[in-house]
Amino acid sequence: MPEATARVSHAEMANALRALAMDAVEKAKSGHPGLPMGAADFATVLFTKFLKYDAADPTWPDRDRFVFSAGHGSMLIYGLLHLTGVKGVTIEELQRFRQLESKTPGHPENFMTPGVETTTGPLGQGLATAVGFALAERMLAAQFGPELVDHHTYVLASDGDLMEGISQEAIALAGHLRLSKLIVLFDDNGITIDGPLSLSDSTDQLKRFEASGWRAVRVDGHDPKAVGRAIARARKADRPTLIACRTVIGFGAPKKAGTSKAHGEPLGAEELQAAKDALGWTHPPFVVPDPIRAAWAKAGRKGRAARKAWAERLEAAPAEVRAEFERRRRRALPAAFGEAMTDLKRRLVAEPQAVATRKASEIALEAIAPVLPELVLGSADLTPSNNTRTRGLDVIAPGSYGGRYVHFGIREHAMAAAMNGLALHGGFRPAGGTFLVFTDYARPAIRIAALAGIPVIYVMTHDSIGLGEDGPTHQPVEHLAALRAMPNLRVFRPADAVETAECWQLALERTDGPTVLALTRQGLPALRKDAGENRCAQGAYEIAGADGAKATLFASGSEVEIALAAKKLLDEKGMPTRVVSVPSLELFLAQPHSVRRQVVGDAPVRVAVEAAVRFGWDALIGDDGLFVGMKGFGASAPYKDLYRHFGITPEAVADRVLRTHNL
Ligand SMILES: Cc1ncc(C[n+]2csc(CCOP(=O)(O)OP(=O)(O)O)c2C)c(N)n1
Repeated sequence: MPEATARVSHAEMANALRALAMDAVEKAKSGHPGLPMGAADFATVLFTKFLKYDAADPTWPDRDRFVFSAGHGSMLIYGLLHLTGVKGVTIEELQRFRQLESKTPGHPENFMTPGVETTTGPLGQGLATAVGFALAERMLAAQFGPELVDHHTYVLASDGDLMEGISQEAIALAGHLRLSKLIVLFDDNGITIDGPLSLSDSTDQLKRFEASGWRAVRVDGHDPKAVGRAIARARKADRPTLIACRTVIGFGAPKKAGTSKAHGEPLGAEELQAAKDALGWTHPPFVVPDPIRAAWAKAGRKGRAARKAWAERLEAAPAEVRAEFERRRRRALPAAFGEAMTDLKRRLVAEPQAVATRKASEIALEAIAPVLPELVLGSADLTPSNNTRTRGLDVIAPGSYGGRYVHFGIREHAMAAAMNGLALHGGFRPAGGTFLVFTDYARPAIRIAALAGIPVIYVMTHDSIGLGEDGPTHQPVEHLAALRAMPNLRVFRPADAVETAECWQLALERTDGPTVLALTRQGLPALRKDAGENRCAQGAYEIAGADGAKATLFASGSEVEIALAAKKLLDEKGMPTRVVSVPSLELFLAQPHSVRRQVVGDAPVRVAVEAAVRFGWDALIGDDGLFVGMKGFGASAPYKDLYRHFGITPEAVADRVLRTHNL
């Protein structure tokens, strides 16, 4: 085994990681010791020999990315961050593993722990997110050149990561795009929770990756030389590489090693001591001797010279290049963005566009894309339906990364995860499309974006029964409610072209979380006549007033038109009615009470109109409010027939109001 320093061996360094993991899991009385113990050897090789990394600044832009996909083995990454010297990841924090607000939560969270690139835990998610990181690196390098952007993306993945369906979407995309700087270290231990992998899987992973355009090799994951050779070759490959590192889960534990018993529970005092004896680790819990610490600290400084050289290159770059690089890193919008939005809204008022909001979104993007070079657009094979590809946007292709449009293929889940990676890498604001109903196919990645506060944008068209003939499999009914229920996810359902522009602006101005734009397939009238303030910003506003209103109709998206027509009928019948457009129900419900009271008003009858289920609307209309919308799934028919069939019409709304009022 190669000597890590004159006095400290590779084995001692790897054993330090093992010991910390065993001790922390034991102290927490919960956690996963098996993976850190098994993967410690190849992780040590990566960090000591290859990773371009400086623990003094774990966020410098041109660092290699290390994505810890098998999040349950989190003690391994905490050990690595601690031993290499990342500020804040102290031994006390390791002793508080899995405790409230510690920097060492059960699964890695990038917003809790410096040095953690992305939140992982749901298996497969990190691997797919890493594809976004690797793609971002290529794209940013194409825009800023290799002097400023030239790094690798490494992933630590487990059997579970590779079994999840999202892994196939992700590796197919990475293989197709020839993301050769993506290197996956697979902790190939053949054990999962239920027992041996053979209980449920007989896939030849190497062949699977090869079939998707990867290089794939298998090595002894406990042989540092073999691992080192494999990584060195992978770095020269013209394709992404899978390195299956054969390991023993719980390496060193005499009774539990190689069994699922090592996976997810403390070893227990006796087995822990026996493991330490077997490994020759004689130090008390949480104690790492100084020479071993020093060797790890040295590994933590390995990338310092590279970081400094990079900083000098940035310093030497032309001022405007530097400013642009920094602006994009800060996620600050350029001044031209605000101007473009003001112009766009003025234009939309001067020349009203009666179009589907998916078309309005395209119009907005035509104005935004030229002034926002960080905007990356794409679709999961619904480009002509989502209207996400604007003029002049080149397509990202294998070996050609200068464009800004990604054909993600029919891979909603990997698209959403890759969008997370593109955004987390820095330098990009991704927006990807599919049908709203297929947010279900992307939901776990959407949830990571919401949890980790990643500012990605989902362009979700065909947002109701208004999509018509494709029928109930394609017609979302519960999706708006389900998405609104997710903390920190903002859902917008604009009613016309002006609202669509406003919602795009709000989505892009947001830097602390994701946004869904729910857009129609069917054409809608131009409703808004004002181009001034962004009225969608408070989630809801009065779009049509009435003196002495007896009823208020709340509606979103395509149903605002219906509410306005119902108001006309009701006004004529002597029932003054106002209409409130609700582009974002949850944003509105988060407004101060005074704002809500003013917008909600005091008309005695409250009605919500939305071609979706009622769930969630009671917070606005009360449980005695009227709801005109959907109760079950949709049906297949031309959309106007569907609206009539399900009773979502101006006449039906007016009728319900009059009947209630006359009670
Ligand atoms: C999407 C998802 N499903 C289920 C789990 C629960 N879970 C955690 S680890 C694991 C599998 C463990 O097997 P492996 O990935 O090989 O990890 P190892 O046993 O080697 O630590 C499962 C099912 C999860 N984290 N994510």
